[in-house]
Amino acid sequence: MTKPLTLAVVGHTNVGKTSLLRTLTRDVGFGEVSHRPSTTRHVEGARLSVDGEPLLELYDTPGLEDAIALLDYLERLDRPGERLDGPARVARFLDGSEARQRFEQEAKVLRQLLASDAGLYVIDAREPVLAKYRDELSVLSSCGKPLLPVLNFVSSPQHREPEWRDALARLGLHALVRFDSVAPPEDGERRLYESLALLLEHSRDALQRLLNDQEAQREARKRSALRLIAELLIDCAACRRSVASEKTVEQQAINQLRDAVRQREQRCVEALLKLYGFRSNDAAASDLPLLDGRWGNDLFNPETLKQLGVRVGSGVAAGAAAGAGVDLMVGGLTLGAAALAGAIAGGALQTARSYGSRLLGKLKGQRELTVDDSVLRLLALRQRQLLHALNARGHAAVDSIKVATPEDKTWREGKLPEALKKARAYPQWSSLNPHPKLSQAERQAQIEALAEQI
Ligand SMILES: Nc1nc2c(ncn2[C@@H]2O[C@H](COP(=O)(O)OP(=O)(O)OP(=O)(O)O)[C@@H](O)[C@H]2O)c(=O)[nH]1
Ligand SMILES: [Mg+2]
Repeated sequence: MTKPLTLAVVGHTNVGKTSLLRTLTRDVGFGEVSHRPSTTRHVEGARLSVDGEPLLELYDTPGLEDAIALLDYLERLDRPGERLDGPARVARFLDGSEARQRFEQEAKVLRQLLASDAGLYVIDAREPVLAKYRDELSVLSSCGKPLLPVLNFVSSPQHREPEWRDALARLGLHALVRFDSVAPPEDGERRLYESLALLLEHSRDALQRLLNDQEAQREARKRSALRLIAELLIDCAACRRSVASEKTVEQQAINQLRDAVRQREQRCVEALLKLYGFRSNDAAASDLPLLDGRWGNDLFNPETLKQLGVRVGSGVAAGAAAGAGVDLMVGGLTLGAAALAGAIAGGALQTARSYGSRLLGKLKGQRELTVDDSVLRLLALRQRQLLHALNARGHAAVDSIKVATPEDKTWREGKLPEALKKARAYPQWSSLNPHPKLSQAERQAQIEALAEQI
């Protein structure tokens, strides 16, 4: 087993070093991140492994605060007639008493950089290139290790990327990467590791393995996510509750089913957040469609459907579409003639079989509650948007997820996928129904098929 590549993440205080580590390790709990300077006080490491083999070690370091004074101090360490090179000067500094007193924090950074193969120099690209940053780079370069500048905050409109590129080139640093740790570019990690491979030729293989592994994980995550969404939709499409035709009983059933669907959506949201390594409160309150801190509160609000551009109106209800005697549409749910509505909507035979004739007899005088197509569309749209947001989110992000209205027309109109139509006829496919049979092969097959279409 070869030694893992070690990188020191260094830079001025408050530029997002700890944030970068969070994003690269996909660990929202790494270290402490704060808008206040001098948050990180000690060196802390994280390790990335592939198949149990550690390939990369990243070390977070305290922020540099007073590089001007330190550079001054370093330059005066040469004895008369002596002309030390950078690493020799840094070594003398680290042996001296000031490294334990006045420059204690700085010493931790330099020690870590000396012990590492290279440094990632994090930059707040919104800042002008001040003398203190140039001095910082001089001090860090004295360690004699390759430095790769990482431009953070590049999604901010006030970034000064050209200015920084120019200044870095003048200091002999021509390779650099843009990597906003809150909103990292899709190919950000690839670019970062590829640039490192140019600086560290002997680590090329390890970095490539790391990249391949991350790519495979990204694909696997995406597939699992689509399956989670497909399961939610099948659960809701197949949901079917019979209700005695009596006003108060009906109303109660309607409320219960709405709650059940909302909770089911919330479960999907939480599963997606977990899959992507975010916390369950990361998708908290924001503008529509996330209200009141809970994801699903407005699911049955006609306004939500309108805002997302989902078509509501006649013909959206499963029963109505099939021409069954639907006598009441209750905002997102359909209350239809029992058995009849269900049977016709989903194909009479299958439904009759799945209910069993004894049960069918019992259903006489009952009515049936199902989830409208428009709600299925809305669920699909929202989960797809959430997935989109999760794919683009860095693990350093602290704001709650904002989900924008999608531009495309998918799911808003047109025919619903076959899998959902089919699910209408199989109440046992829904975990929201009593006695579900969730491991049925046909259900799994439809979930796979639907996941392809999301
Ligand atoms: N918008 C945005 N905010 C960021 C980004 N990176 C970091 N931040 C924020 O900047 C602040 C500082 O981030 P930290 O990661 O604590 O910075 P640091 O360099 O580790 O700071 P010290 O440990 O104090 O030296 C926090 O409020 C972060 O949320 C970024 O790419 N974009
Ligand atoms: Mg920090």
